[in-house]
Amino acid sequence: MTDTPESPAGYRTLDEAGIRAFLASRPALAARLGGTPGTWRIREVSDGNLNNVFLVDGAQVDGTGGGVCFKQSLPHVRVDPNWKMPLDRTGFEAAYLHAVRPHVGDLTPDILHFDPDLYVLVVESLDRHVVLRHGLMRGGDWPDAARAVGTFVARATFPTTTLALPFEDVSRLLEPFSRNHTLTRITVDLVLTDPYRVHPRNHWLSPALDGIAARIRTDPGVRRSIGRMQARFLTCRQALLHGDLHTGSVMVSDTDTRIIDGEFATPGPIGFDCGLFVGNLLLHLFAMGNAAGRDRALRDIGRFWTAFRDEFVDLWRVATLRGGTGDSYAASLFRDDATGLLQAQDDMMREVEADTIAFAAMEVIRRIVGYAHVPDFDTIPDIVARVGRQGAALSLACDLLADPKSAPSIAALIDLARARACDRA
Ligand code: SR1
Ligand code: MG
Repeated sequence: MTDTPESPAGYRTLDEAGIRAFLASRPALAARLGGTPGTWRIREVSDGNLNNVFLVDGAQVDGTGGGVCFKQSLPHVRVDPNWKMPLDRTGFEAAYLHAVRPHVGDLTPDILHFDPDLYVLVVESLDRHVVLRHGLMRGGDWPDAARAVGTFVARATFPTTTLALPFEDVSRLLEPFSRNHTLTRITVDLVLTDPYRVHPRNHWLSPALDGIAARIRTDPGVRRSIGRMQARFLTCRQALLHGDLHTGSVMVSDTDTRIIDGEFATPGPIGFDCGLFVGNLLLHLFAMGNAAGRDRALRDIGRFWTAFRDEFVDLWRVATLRGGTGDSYAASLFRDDATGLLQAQDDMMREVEADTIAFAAMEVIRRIVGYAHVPDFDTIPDIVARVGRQGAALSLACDLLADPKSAPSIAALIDLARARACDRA
């Protein structure tokens, strides 16, 4: 175990021996792993920017169960030890899992344990799954994954809105997550602000992309949209969000899709979760060098959106017909007005769709000129090809923000993205 001077009393970052001792001293976890602690196999699989993550195989290493995933907050950003950070993020992830799992079932991993002193979260091991981003980069295809993510967003958000609950219950549910200041600050800075100002955290392929990076900072239409989306993110407390729903937060197997890493959970507009997922599919689309991969990315944007919209409006319809207690679009107004309900649903879905497209564009921009880039592009060895594809992605994102009418729907976005990506293939 390593002592960390900045850490609160009781906290230490656990190494392999520490993890083994931690698990051995928790009877339910030790029983799940089975056998003796000395036989447990521990391997680090940290992939995100923030935390240490390990998979632990127990006595049964044949995939029939028994493994756990061990995640611990570090007192700094994992990929930048000079960037100090409070530890509370695994606590927010545990709270998010508790809040959404009753509604989404096996679309998240099962939560097994949370330790508030060591900021350790233990969940079921997904050792038969791969990270969707990595799988897509290898040319894999998971035809149901995007649909599952869309269903997840609908099932995780709808029950936390005032469509489903009285406002007092929503307020109580969202309140703890509105204190997720550390990671919300990261989103506000890295996603919503930095790419639109000169900042030392920003970086891009210079000088090739200097021109488009300057347009992003200076275009009046872009500035107007960014201001609006900053306000949407910070003031539209529509639902409980996952908050970081990129393709690295999704794990897939041949038969199963799980959404992980809810540590950025926050109240916000539903289109933010949708937009981050769509934005990462756009990034993948532009990074791909072959037509089949591009077709799959476009197909998945459509499948995601259709699954989200269908599931969300169905949950809403059922709640209304049952005379639900939600305070907005109250059942008392719409239970006997099927046409009015359909119109109301259409109005709201158009609003979420517009948010989705704008946040998707912002995700594309921040992953190319901001602090945290994506391997989809970073692993393209030919710099000229990388510049061309990143430039095309940035140009699309910029146009979407400068003139939101250029893609008024997800269907229009798919058409536009197809044309732009194929142009630069
Ligand atoms: C310093 S954290 C950078 C990024 O990694 C996380 O996954 C979030 O996407 C965050 O913006
Ligand atoms: Mg993450």
